Amino acid sequence: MSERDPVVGVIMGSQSDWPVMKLACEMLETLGVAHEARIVSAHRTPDRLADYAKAAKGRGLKVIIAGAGGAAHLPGMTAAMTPLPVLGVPVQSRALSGQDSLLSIVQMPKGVPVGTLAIGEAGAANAGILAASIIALDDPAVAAKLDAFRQAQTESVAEVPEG
Ligand code: RP5
Repeated sequence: MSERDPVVGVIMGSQSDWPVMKLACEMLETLGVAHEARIVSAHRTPDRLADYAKAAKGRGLKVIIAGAGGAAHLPGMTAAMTPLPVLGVPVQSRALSGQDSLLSIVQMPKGVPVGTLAIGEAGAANAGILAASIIALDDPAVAAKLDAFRQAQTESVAEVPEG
């Protein structure tokens, strides 16, 4: 599922982002969305970033999820170089707990949007769900899995608290 004809690209600035960003991949797997995961650093591998972003649409990708921490320029620079929707995940940083990541990603200039999610694991998982909901617009199989996921989630919530 994950690497065959991917329609969602999950990119991250560092190997150290993977424990968080793998939650996006796990959600895409659950929802039946073909995806790929790559380390692409805006600062350490700028040419890799340019190559990836410029080729993404032509390779068949439909959505990019980009996660980064600290001076988190990866989502914004990706959005600058592709017309595809880019979902940004602020990874929790050691120094500033991800506040720096969030502000770096969310404060894009008018005209170059990045759909910014919450800091950390919730943001990564929600980016996977949001990407799947975009893919589901044209993919009935993904739409059915998304409906089932939402229904199961709703049914899992008890009405009366225990303990
Ligand atoms: C960012 O710097 C990465 O996205 C990561 O969140 C952060 C720290 O990277 P490492 O120093 O752990 O490689 O570019």
